[in-house]
Amino acid sequence: MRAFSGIRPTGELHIGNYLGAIKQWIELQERAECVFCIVDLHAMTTPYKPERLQKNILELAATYLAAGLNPEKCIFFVQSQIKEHTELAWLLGTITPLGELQRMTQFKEKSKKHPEYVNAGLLNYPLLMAADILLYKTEVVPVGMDQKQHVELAREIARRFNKKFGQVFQEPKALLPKNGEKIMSLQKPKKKMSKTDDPRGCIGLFDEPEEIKKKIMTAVTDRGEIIKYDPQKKPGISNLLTIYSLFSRKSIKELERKFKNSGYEKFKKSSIELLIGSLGSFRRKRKEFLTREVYVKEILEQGRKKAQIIAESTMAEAYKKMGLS
Ligand code: AQP
Repeated sequence: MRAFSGIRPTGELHIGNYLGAIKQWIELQERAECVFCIVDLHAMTTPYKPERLQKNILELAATYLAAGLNPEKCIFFVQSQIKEHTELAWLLGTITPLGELQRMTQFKEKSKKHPEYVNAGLLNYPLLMAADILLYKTEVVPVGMDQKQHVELAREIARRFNKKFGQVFQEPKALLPKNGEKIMSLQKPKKKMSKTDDPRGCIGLFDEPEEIKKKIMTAVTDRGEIIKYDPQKKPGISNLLTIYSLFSRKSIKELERKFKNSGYEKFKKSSIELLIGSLGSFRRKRKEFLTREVYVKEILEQGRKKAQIIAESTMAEAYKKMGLS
């Protein structure tokens, strides 16, 4: 089984990125052929600073390593270093109706968030993502809930291509975690946690203990005192329960029992302790990888070479089927 996924180098990762995507990647690398990417071309579709981009890429590579990606067990590389991604995106664009891109939720939301930056790249984002996925004949795409719609579009594009030109691509499926497919903002618990939103709503994977403490203590909750999972009536507490459950590997039912008579303050204090303990080793490992730039670059180069072989071969097939060579 081949798996592919990627993350945009747009800033420090948060626990949503970890619980929604990377945690699944770590498990998958043990049983699937995994290709993981730093999707720098996607990062350019929303406002970004060119002078920061290379630094963000290296930091994300160090983050992948610190989180547990093992370059012996998976391939990881930088998207822009393999030109076949953009080439295939162009081909796929020629068989994708404009309306399918315009109805994508992410396009609508990001256009609203950055009205001064509604570029064609943002509209075409799902085409590039489909190319990323299909180039490696991917079967499963481990992602959080927000990316499910894009994976479904990639599946539809693969089906359409195969039907029109002949079999080249696998039809990929999104792989969502059982829990944690949508971790919510601590400040607006009905919105997803996001790197580029209010930083107080977002726990970074590398936040210092003091920051974690402050963010959890000020996390928005309802006015009650009962620790109960009810995302409709108690979105804040339910989100904290989900996070607690995933880091402690205890079920939500078990936690509801454990904190039955505790009240919010005690529950929050216990969450802080758990998170500080769980994230400490990420912080230490990433610091170490950041001092080993040559090593990290070498891993990316090795990954690029391996990915290039697969990408070239698929691209040649796609060109041929479309009458281009
Ligand atoms: N809140 C979340 N809960 C669960 N999974 C999430 N993911 C993102 N937010 C959550 C998953 O993380 C992976 C990488 O996301 P990305 O950086 O490529 O893009 P994104 O979805 O745009 O992430 P952010 O954090 O919201 O970044 P910005 O602010 O830059 O847009 C994906 O698998 C995603 O599903």
